[in-house]
Amino acid sequence: MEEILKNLCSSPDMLALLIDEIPAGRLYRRYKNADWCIHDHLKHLLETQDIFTQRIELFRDNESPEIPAFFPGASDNKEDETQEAKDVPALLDEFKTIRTKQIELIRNLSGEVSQRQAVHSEHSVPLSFKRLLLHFLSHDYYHIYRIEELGTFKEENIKAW
Ligand code: NI
Repeated sequence: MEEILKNLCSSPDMLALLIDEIPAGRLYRRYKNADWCIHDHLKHLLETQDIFTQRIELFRDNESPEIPAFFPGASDNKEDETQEAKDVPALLDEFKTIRTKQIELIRNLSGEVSQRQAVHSEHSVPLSFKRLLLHFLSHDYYHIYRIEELGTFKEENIKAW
């Protein structure tokens, strides 16, 4: 569990290091094969952090948590407009702040919470707390990888998702 927390904690810094390596002109550039630019991926990462926090709280507050499916873009538009106005450095800062709070939230949970199993409406096997954390780590990496492609690959080598 400690190893997973260390990695979750470092994701915003790894992302910031990667963004530093990407020419500034590519951060908002849209490519024909890609629906989202790098800025859109960051907005999505931020948007999904609320879901992550809510799921940690579901585990904290319920002995048998039930996790609903999440559909990106289904959240209210006001939040989307606020994120739209924020630039890449502001979104990176916010990601770091939110992630620090999430790690604190997780560290303050009782040991019993980490033994709980949730039912997830889209999964065929029960979701343990450990796997919830691993899922969010994979989600960070998934978008970090795509940001690298969008930021560094030749346009013809950027694959559609
Ligand atoms: Ni995603």
